[in-house]
Amino acid sequence: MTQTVNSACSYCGTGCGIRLETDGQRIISLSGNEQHPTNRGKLCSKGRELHHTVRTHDRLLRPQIRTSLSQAFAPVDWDTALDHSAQRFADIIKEHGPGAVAFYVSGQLLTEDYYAFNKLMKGFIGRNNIDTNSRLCMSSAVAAYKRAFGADGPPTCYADIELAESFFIIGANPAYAHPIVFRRLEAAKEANPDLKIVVADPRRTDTCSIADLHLPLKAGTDVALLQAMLNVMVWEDLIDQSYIEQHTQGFDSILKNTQAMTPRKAATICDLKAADIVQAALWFAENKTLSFWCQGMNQSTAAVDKNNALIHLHLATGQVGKAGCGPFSLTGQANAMGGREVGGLSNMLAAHREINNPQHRAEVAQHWGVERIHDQVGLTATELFGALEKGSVKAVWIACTNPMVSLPDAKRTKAALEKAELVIVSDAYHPTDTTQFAHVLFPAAGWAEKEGTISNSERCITHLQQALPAAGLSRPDWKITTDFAVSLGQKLGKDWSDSFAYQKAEDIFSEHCALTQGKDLDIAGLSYAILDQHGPQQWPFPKGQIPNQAQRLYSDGLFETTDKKARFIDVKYRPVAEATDEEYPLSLTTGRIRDQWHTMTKTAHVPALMQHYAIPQLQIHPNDAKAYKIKEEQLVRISSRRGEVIAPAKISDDIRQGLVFLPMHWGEMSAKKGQVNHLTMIAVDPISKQPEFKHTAVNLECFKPAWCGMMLMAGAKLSLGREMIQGYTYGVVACAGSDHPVTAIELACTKPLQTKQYKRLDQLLEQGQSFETLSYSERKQGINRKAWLHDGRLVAVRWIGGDIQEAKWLRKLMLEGRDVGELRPYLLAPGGPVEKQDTKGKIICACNNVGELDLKSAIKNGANSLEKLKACTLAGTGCGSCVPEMKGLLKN
Ligand SMILES: Nc1nc2c(c(=O)[nH]1)N[C@H]1C(S)=C(S)[C@@H](COP(=O)(O)OP(=O)(O)OC[C@H]3O[C@@H](n4cnc5c(=O)[nH]c(N)nc54)[C@H](O)[C@@H]3O)O[C@H]1N2
Ligand SMILES: Nc1nc2c(c(=O)[nH]1)N[C@H]1C(S)=C(S)[C@@H](COP(=O)(O)OP(=O)(O)OC[C@H]3O[C@@H](n4cnc5c(=O)[nH]c(N)nc54)[C@H](O)[C@@H]3O)O[C@H]1N2
Ligand code: SF4
Ligand SMILES: [Mo]
Repeated sequence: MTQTVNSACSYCGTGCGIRLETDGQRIISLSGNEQHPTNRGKLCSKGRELHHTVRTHDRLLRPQIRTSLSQAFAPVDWDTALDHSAQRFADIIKEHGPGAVAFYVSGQLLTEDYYAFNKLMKGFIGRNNIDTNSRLCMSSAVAAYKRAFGADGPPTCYADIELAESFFIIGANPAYAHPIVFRRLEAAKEANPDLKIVVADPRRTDTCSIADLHLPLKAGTDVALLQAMLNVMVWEDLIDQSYIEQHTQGFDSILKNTQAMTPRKAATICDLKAADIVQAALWFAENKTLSFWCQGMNQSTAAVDKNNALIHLHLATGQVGKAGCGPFSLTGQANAMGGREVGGLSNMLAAHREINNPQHRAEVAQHWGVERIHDQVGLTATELFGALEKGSVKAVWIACTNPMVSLPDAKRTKAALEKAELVIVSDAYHPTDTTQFAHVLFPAAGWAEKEGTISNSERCITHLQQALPAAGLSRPDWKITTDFAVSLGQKLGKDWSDSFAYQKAEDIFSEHCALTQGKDLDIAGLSYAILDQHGPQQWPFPKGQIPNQAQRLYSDGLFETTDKKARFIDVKYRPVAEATDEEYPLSLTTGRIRDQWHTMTKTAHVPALMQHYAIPQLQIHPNDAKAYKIKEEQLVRISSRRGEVIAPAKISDDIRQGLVFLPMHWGEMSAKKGQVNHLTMIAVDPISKQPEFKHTAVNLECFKPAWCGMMLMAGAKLSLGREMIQGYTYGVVACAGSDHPVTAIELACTKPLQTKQYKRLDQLLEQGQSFETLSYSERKQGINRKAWLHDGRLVAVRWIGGDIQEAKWLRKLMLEGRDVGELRPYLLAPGGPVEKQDTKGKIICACNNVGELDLKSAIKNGANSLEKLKACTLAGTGCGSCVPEMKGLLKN
């Protein structure tokens, strides 16, 4: 019997609704939910493939424990795992006090999971040492909204997209990071070509494909740009004096610094044209403007000031709480907003309450039936790992985040985890870069295997119904947390069982809803039944609320401050934390690519998502490449004061000179030297404590290995590839393809290969089978190649020495699943028929497997419009994420 359930995408904060058809054991089909107000049936390339990430070979299926990191894990049952870890937690608490334990959680937890973790730490363990990866993500936006509005109340709705007259996108690349929001922006522009779009980003990203004006500002200089824009608005008398007088405070106090920032001065600081700054200001003030931002603003040591400087533009023009305008912070993770609602950060309490506020503490304590909430704010993410390294925190429970890859300064993270007496990790997969540092592994039920709620960028709450039974012995995070809580209570001689006696996720949801009553985010009127009957609902949703009324906040001009007025904050431009100098002359910025999600524990399993970008590449301006004598695809060593990364160069004038870009996604498990956070530093915003991931001073040099190699295997063999890259200086794994997936492993080393290593490689490639083989070697050139064939098709290749670019056509051959036929004699020889074979080029459309060369030849043959190009190649007819790149090709 098949059943259809409603779910939502577990990736980005767009919050798309998904429908799953299941037979109770498997997901039979996945599609966008036509009824969901966010996406109306659309999904991006990642969301469409989500069902392929559920039952993978590396799912963590049972609890495991070990007493030291050098031991192997031993599988145990749940009772043993919970008893063991609760006992160790309790021992540490008894000996060193509750401040010696901490939780590090995630904006990908469901609201119910998040609530349970917070209640246990802040209410029962009795300290506030719980922080979340949202510290690395949304904490600056939260701090700025609170400074401006008195509460973390994002005012806008998606419905404003279709009502706006202008978009101002700054420090965000929604074409990659929020694709379905971007589809709506594209559609709005198409429906109204007069709509003005400005994009401020040091790189010309795919988001610029819809821009009327791109401001390629110098990284970190946003405050100067935004101040100058406000200055222009004041000068041109485009501000709304009566709104400022009635609804805001502090405007006069910022005038001096604002007026000192002339467009010309900002043009120098930002390295922009003054006229472009003026133009951006005029479009902003003269139209109903919706502004979007994300990590280009948030991940900075000036982040909160950047955020407030942007909100100023809306307050000064009266563009808050009205249709079609307002400051719209895009949230990162699927439940980043939900985490804010339950007070997931170490300085917050449930339902937008503050730890610093005695009344708020009392309210929460009463709701939880505890005496008091501790009055000291807890450690933030980077402080927490610092405390682990110092030894003042001795035990940490990490849930639903992969800090070995995602925290800045990876060497420090490693030292912290190695020093810790107890590391518990709850994850759905194992091994990950972080589970390798755990003493206890809790298997978490994954997406589709549990029920709960998430809140998206526009405060809209979606109920995810359970589609599948949990894999193996895995359990929902809330269940693990509450069982652990009861056990910990016992070990501490307390009975916490009534406080954590939830039978189902909704029991927690109801308790959370009740705690919001009377607050700005009041959802006391919500229940799963309402969400199931009426679909997703925005907050606030107080008792008696009529469903499906899109809600803008602050429409009455009344804010959450004591005098109900919004605030202008006197901000000043400050340069980035680590200045570039002779030793480290370039600035590195980091971020996302379209088809990968974070640390790739999920997306690396989906070959279709490895086609757009298969490996981490260094984006670099042609002039910088020339100065360092770097050629396209050549390996480059990128070094900072803390570590190094090796990656091939991707030369492009889409990036500013002096700036280089690396993607954040690869950890050591899939790219031996590709983990970007070995370079980054712990420099944080003074208010939000969010790290500056968007700037690091770096140096470059060409990496000249003794040899380079490419190993190919038919099939998606991620774990085999991961095994293979260990032991080499440079190694990266990618499983790409759709019908005939291929795993490609690039290797390079500064030392020549030993016979033993050849043998090992061949063993891994052959996997115990006996196939027909071909070999080719030229000792003097260091060339030593072998191919394995079955039924005329390539099943594996070891390509060592010479130009590895030439091996790429073999990869294409395998991806196409072709018989090698008459190409047999050329397979391994240098200078094989490279160009002739590459008929696709780089894959642009992941849905329909259409390459750059396919598109170029179609354009040459007369497909001179987007519609024609779509019709004859089918590119862009799936999720549409590749449309910006198609437009780029048409333009050229
Ligand atoms: N495909 C994909 N989508 C995702 C994610 C993912 O992993 N993969 N993750 C999700 C999460 S958690 C988040 S937080 C969001 C992040 O979403 P975004 O913030 O949109 O993505 P990023 O690539 O981190 O950074 C955006 C842009 O900031 C620019 N930038 C860098 N420095 C500056 C600066 O000083 N000023 C300005 N104005 N711009 C600057 C960069 O060039 C980059 O293009 O994406 C979400 N969506
Ligand atoms: N250099 C650089 N670093 C960055 C950023 C950047 O732009 N540049 N961006 C930062 C930002 S904005 C973010 S949000 C972070 C993201 O960084 P992380 O949170 O570390 O990234 P994820 O890969 O999403 O980690 C989620 C983990 O939870 C596991 N998991 C999946 N589902 C479940 C589940 O249901 N339960 C449990 N318990 N576990 C599950 C996954 O397997 C994975 O190990 O990275 C930050 N780091
Ligand atoms: S835009 Fe893509 S990744 Fe984001 S929620 Fe929608 S389908 Fe998921
Ligand atoms: Mo994020």
